[in-house]
Amino acid sequence: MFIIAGLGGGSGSGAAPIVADAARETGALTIGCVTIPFGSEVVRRKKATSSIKALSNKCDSVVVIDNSKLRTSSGEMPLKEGFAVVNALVGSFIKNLTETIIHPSLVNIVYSDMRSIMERGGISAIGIGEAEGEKRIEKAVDQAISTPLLDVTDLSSAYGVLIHIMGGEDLTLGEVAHAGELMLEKAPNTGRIIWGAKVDESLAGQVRVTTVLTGISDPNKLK
Ligand SMILES: Nc1nc2c(ncn2[C@@H]2O[C@H](COP(=O)(O)OP(=O)(O)OP(=O)(O)O)[C@@H](O)[C@H]2O)c(=O)[nH]1
Ligand SMILES: [Mg+2]
Repeated sequence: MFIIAGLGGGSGSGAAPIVADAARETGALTIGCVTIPFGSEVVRRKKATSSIKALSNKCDSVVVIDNSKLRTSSGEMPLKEGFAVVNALVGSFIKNLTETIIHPSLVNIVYSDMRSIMERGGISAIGIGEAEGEKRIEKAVDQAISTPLLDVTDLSSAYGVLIHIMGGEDLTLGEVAHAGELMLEKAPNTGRIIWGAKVDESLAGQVRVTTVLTGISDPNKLK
């Protein structure tokens, strides 16, 4: 069960933990995907932080996207377009992940593996990278773990890592395996790395890497 909300207001911040509680009671793997408002919106930010604390007690993993980071990654983009970038990111993350589990893919993700990474994974971060040409896998992995939407400086303490690789018909199994090896180098202390890959004809020549790092911060330390 994915629970998606823009935190900081009344409805989403209040309802998300309650929905999560109900979902978890059914035994479903419960994953929150939430945004937190700009740092300058102090009151909203506080509301969002307390909602994340409540959510992290109710969800298995909470993927947090900081809107303040959006400003640096999307530059001068109007707010509405900036939101659209995050909406697309969250949408494609969920779609790709579920499709790689449900439909035959180049490399499938087994649900139980995903569960072992996301179950009680705590606060998680998501990153996305795209590249083409020479060393495209290296570039895309680097970008995915240094993208500004992912505010993590120390990957060594990550609890689990999930990588999803997408590319055109030219995507090779060797490249997919290489992405996994690179991730293992970057997050050496996690014993839990899983990856999946999917071919998307529209991506000829390009690769897109999405990463989820779970257990990257303590909810009580959020500001
Ligand atoms: N990514 C993304 N974030 C959004 C979008 N709309 C709103 N937000 C963010 O979500 C926060 C909360 O939105 P609100 O409309 O205030 O929240 P609400 O949950 O509807 O609560 P109330 O309107 O107070 O009932 C905003 O401050 C924005 O940071 C969107 O379309 N995409
Ligand atoms: Mg609203």
